[in-house]
Amino acid sequence: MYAQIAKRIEESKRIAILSHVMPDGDNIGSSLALYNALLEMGKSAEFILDDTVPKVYTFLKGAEAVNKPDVSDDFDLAIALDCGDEERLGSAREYLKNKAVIVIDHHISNKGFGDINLIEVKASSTGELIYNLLTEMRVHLNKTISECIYTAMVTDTGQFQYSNTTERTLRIAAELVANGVSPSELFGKIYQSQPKSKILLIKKALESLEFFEGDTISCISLTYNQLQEIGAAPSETESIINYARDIEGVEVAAFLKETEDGRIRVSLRSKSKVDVSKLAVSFGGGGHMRASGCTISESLDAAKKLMLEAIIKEMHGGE
Ligand SMILES: [Mn+2]
Repeated sequence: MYAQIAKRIEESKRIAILSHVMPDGDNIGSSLALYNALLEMGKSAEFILDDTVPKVYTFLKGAEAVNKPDVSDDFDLAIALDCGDEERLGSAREYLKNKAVIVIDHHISNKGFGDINLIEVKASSTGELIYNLLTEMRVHLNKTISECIYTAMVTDTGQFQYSNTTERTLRIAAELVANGVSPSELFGKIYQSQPKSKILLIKKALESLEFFEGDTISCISLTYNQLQEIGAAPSETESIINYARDIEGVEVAAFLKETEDGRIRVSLRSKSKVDVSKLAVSFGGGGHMRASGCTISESLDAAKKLMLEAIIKEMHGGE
C-alpha cells in the first residue's frame, strides 16, 4: 500500500493536501510534514484547509502557506489526511472531484472515500502514517519535517499517554528527537503558549459542568454567544473536553458546542469501557473508540438530552 501511494505521488505533478475543519495537532502536523516533504522532492503541492491554523501550531514550517479552498486551482492528485469522511473536509471536499484521491487516516469510522485508502486504526496518529510513508519513499526527515510529525504524534497521544501510544510510537518519537526535535521546546510552543481567550473559554465552559449516572458521565457546553463574547476562535475549544473527562469516576465526557449556524457540535471521550465512536456514528459522525464527534441539528438542550440518553444506553450495553 505504501509503495502504491509512493508511486502515485511520484507520477503526479500538482498535489493538493486536504484535511479536516476544526483542525488539531495531528491533521496540521501530518499535513505540513507531507507538504514540506513534497516540496523537498521538487513537487508542486498545496495544503488546502477550510479553516485557520490554530495559533499554537503556526510555528510549524509551511503553516504560513496554508490556503483556503479555491476550486479554480488545478490539481491531478488530492491526498486527504486524518479525515474520517468527506464532510469533515468542509468546502475542500470539492477537490475530490475528477481527480485521483488518496486517503490516509487512522479513524475507525473511515469507510475509505479515495481510490487508494490507507486506514490503519492502530496507528497513534496520521502523523505516524506519514512517517511510514516518507520512510518508504526514502525522504530525509530533516528537523522541519520531524517537528511536524512529532507535533502530530504528541498531540494525538495526549503527550504519549493515551492507549494508542505503542512501543513503535515511542521509537519513532525517539528517532525524531535524534533528527533535531526538542521535546521541551515543542512543549513550550504547543502547551505553554495558550491564548488567553482559550483559558477564558475553559473558565466559561467549566461553569456548565454537570454530572449524570452517579458521576460516571460528565457534560460541559458552550453557546455560540459565549464564544463570541470571549472573542475566541472556534478551534480554541480543542481539548476543553479533557477537563470533563479527567475526573475520578467519569467514564464518558461530552462537550457540546453551538456553531454559527445554530447546530451543535458534540465531542465525546471515554476512558476504558464505552466505545464512543459507535455513539458518534449513530448520530452521523465518527472517530475513535476513546475520542469521537458528531453534529446534531437540534437546540443545545435537545441535543444534550438526546446524547445523554444515547450514552446511558451504550453504558448499559446498548439495552
Ligand atoms: Mn488524528
